[in-house]
Amino acid sequence: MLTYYSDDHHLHHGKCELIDGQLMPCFEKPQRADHVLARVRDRQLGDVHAPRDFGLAPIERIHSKPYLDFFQGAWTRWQAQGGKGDLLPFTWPARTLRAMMPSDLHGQLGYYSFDGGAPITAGTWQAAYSAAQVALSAQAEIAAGARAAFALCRPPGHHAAADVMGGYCYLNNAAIAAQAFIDQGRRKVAILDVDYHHGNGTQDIFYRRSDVLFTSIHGDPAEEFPFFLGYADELGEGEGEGCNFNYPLAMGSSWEAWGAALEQACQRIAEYGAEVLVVSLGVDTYMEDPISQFKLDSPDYLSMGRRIAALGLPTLFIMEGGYAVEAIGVNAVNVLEGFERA
Ligand code: FKS
Ligand code: ZN
Repeated sequence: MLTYYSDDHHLHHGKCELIDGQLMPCFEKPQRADHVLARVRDRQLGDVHAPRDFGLAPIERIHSKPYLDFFQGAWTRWQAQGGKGDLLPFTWPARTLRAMMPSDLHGQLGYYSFDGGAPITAGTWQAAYSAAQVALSAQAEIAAGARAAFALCRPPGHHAAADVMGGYCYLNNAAIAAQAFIDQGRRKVAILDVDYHHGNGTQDIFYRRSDVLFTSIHGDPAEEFPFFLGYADELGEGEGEGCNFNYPLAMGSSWEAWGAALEQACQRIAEYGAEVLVVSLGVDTYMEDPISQFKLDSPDYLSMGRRIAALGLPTLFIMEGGYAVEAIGVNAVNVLEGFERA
C-alpha cells in the first residue's frame, strides 16, 4: 500500500510536558514518525508519497473557523509579546468558571484546550496543517479505488475536537478524512480507534451523527487519560444514538482481552454496514510503551491487521500514538503487513 508522509512534522518539536509533577521531555517527538518511515522503507511496504495540498476547506468541515484562526496566529502573538518558551496553557474554564472568551492569549489558549499536553511552537501550525493534508491525500487514494493507504501523520489528532486541542493533538486527522469521504458521497463511514487512549475528540465530533460510526478500544478512562470521556455507556445522542461504541479495558490487558474487544468492535462495524473504514492507528498498546499500561506484543499487531482486513472494507490507516520509539515502526508496519497479507 502507499504511504503518505510530509517532512513538515519536524517543524513541531515541543520541549516538555508535565508528568507526575515533573517536567519531562515531550514523549511526542519527531523521531517517532522517523522510525515508522524507516520501517515502511525497510519492509518495502510500498511507495512513499508527499501529500497534495487540499487547502483549508476540508479542515474547516471539522474545526471551527475561530479555533483555526486562533491556532494559526497563536505563535506570532506569543512572539509579539516577547514569549520565550513553548506556548502552553495553564488555566481552563472548568465547571465552576464561565466559558468566556478572554482577550488575553493565555486566556484564549485555555478556552481552546483541555489540557497542558499540546504545546504550540514556531512550526506547530505548519506541521499540523501538513499532517491533515497527509490524511486527506491518503483519503483521496482510497476514494480513487485503492484497498488501503497509510497516512503517516504527526502530530496525531484523535484527542482534538472541533474547537479544542489537547493530548498532543491539534487537528483531528481521522475526523477530517472521514468527513471528506462523506462530502464525496459516501453514506456510512466507520472509525476504529485502536490507540491506547480514548479518542475523545473524534467521538465528540461525530457523537450526534449517524453517518459516521465511532468505535474505540482503550485504557479504562476511570484510570487513564483522557479520564472524562470514553466510558462504555456513551452510545451516541439523537441521530447518532447507537453509532458510538467504547471498549474500555483494564490496565495490564493483553491480546486476549484486546482481541476480544476488537472482535466486538468489528462486529458493530459490519452490522452498521460501513462502506469504508478509517483506523486511528496508535501503537501505544505495546507492552514496552513508556506511558501506557497494555501488554500487546509485536506479533499481536499482525493479528490486528488481519482481523481488520477480514472486514473487507477499503481502509485508511491514520497514525496516532506510540512512544516506545524503536518499536513504533515495527508495530505500526506489522498492522499494515497483517492487513495486506490477509
Ligand atoms: C501520563 C500522562 C499522559 C497525555 C497522553 C496523550 C496521549 C496521546 C495519544 C495520541 F495518539 F494522541 F498521540 N498524558 N501520566 O497517544 O493518544
Ligand atoms: Zn495514545
